[in-house]
Amino acid sequence: MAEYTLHCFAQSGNAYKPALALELAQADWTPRFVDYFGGETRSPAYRAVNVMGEVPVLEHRGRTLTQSGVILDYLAGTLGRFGAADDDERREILRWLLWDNHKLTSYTATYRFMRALSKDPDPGAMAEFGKRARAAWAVLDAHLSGRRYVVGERLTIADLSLCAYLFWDDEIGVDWAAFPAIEAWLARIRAEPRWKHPYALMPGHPRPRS
Ligand SMILES: N[C@@H](CCC(=O)N[C@@H](CS)C(=O)NCC(=O)O)C(=O)O
Repeated sequence: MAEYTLHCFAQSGNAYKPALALELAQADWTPRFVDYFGGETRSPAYRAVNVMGEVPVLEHRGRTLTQSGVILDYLAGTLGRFGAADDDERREILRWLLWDNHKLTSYTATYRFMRALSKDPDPGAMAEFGKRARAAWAVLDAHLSGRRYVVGERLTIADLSLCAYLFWDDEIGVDWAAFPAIEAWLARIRAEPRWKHPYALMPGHPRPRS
């Protein structure tokens, strides 16, 4: 049995965040496929694992952890990689994790879901989420201008959280050339040994035709 079990599915950028941390650190981990599109996260059995009904869930040494930011923080400790060097960095990482969850991932993921994964999106809602996502990309691009990574001079869990949905530029419908600092930063992460696209790292892609 693998040391870490990650409940995940290929289309989940939130699950990709810890999956990428585990993979880059060469951890002994195994995915446990969650049939999100088949309604599994709404089932009583899944709610018993995570009352929030969300992916990802990480199991490690008798602990069950949820929320990608919490899982990443935990993994920075157990893997001894991608964590803060001191208290100032710890707060800076936390600042970007909170911003990611509120402004970047939430709007980008919802926009991408409507655009690429839902059958009948509301055009007005989709336009609004697209507008908010683009505003978040502009903030991240401004921060990354003149920097190699989000916090400090190396890859941290802040980068792993923020980058997750942005590798789906095709599904989002964005050309990162319009956000050059994001484009260069994504290329830097993509160049990490063992980097894999979410669809290559987690089970469930392509989706079976319903
Ligand atoms: N803030 C959470 C968001 C998790 C989340 O929204 N996961 C999605 C998949 S990407 C999910 O499981 N949604 C199911 C639902 O909300 O019913 C995190 O970072 O882990």
